[in-house]
Amino acid sequence: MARHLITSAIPYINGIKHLGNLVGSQLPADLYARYLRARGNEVLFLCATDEHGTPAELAAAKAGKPVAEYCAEMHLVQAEIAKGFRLSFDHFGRSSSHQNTTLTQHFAGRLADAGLIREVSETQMYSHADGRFLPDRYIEGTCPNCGFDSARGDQCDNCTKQLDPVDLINPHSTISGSTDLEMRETKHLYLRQSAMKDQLETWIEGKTDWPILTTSIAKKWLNDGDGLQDRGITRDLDWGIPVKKGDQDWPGMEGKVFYVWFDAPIEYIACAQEWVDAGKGADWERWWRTDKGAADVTYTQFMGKDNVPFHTLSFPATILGSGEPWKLVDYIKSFNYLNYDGGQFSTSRGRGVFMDQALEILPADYWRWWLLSHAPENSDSEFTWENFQASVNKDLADVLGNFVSRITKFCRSKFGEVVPEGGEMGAQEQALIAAVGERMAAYQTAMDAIEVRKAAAELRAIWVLGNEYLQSAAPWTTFKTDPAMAAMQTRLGLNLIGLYATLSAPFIPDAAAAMLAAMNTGDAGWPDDVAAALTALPAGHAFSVPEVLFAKIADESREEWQTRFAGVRT
Ligand code: B3M
Ligand code: ZN
Repeated sequence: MARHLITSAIPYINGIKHLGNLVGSQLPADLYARYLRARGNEVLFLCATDEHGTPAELAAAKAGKPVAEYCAEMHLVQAEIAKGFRLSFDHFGRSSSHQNTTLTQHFAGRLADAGLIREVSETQMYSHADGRFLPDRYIEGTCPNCGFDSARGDQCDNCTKQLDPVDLINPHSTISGSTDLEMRETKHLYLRQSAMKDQLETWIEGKTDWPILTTSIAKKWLNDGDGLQDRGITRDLDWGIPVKKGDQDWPGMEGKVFYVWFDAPIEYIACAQEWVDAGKGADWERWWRTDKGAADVTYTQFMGKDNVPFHTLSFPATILGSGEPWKLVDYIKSFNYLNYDGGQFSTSRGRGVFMDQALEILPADYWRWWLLSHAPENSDSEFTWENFQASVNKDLADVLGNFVSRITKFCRSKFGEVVPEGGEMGAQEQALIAAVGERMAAYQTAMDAIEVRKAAAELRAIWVLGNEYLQSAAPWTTFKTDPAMAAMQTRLGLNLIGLYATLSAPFIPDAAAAMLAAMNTGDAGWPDDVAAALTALPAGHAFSVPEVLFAKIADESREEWQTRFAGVRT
């Protein structure tokens, strides 16, 4: 049995994610995890919340809560929504866990011992009234470029000019409003990525099978300006992992924390430890340490394109630089952006449909199907309500749902709710079996390659074959002259439902479960042989006609949602 480690980029804690975030990491990762499990692989699928850094502090302040309390609450909210979308994580961890604290400090210590960390003195805005250094976005003032009076220390939202806090006219702290600020010297740690450039380049050059989106971004950063830049890995903040060298204090680094992007990917490893500590697993090292069995693990990461530099360069630099036998990623699947109705999804501006809102209006499978079948793989893609309505109504209701409903209702009316007996398969049935077999092979090839849209198209084509068969076999007509033949045709149709449930479960797990429940059977496992799978339900087996699997979206609902989500979320 092959072993697969799968991680999704860990969503930031500062709010509920939108559908664009979902389709860029967690959802395709879930699709792949479900598929690999169904094919009999041993899978460890991990995700977590990314809880440190300034945005977490800001969001907590806005909510009027201590940041630790805010993160604990938001973690539960995100975990609940993930369940709602049927994301089948083996563990949903937290980057603020004690496991991650220890491991992050451990990595920093190893990197320091290897000479891969240097200390840099820089000047940064210090607020006397707040008693702290201020991150750029905690400082506001007048833009020197356009005169906008609440430009942030990193950027002016009015004219979009990138700024340094010292550029601002009349800067003040957004925490206290104080203007009593001064530029002060502070020390920070930098990871010497430049020293590892050749090693990283060789590693990336070897990944010839990676998506171009992934390698092109990595190579751009490798050759950025004079080459790969060193990265600051510490911040003057309260909320984060205290800077230590293993379990030792780090002189001069008192009161500082690691930069959120340093500890967030380390959480992929810590999450496996949390999984064990939560009593869900026995051994995390066989997934993460190549000296403890992880050498034969295949590790796949899923993420949006903006996260690629951290996963192709910074995190591998951390792992390789430690000199310890940690598992490196084998394949990085990255995604472009999903846009929303003529613009961008935006968390800060509340534009688009957010995960909680989506589940309030329709069950998970509707979203899962649309998002995955329109995944932004080769370019950005766009969510529009018209397109969503059309795909749900056609693919799910007309093609799959209608097939299931038609065959089960026909059987009930002519033979009762049992698989009917009699008749022999003929040329038409053999042709169907061969066609399903071919399509299934194409479906597997696409899934193995994590070509999500292609896999969705192949799956849909398999559903279409069932409809076409039913249409041309027309058991309602044959029944009049040859009831045994109609029985055979119906039996085959009922068996297709079982096969469809197995093949469709990675995309639409709830509908798949409903189909199996109606067929009064468990999942027969991934079929090796289509012919055998299509005779699995024997004559005499009782079933029931399921409730409508997918309701069509009416124009009125579509219009109502269009209006409801046109504005911004408050
Ligand atoms: N939290 C970025 C994001 O939410 C970030 C991913 C971390 S992966 C280690 O877009
Ligand atoms: Zn400006």
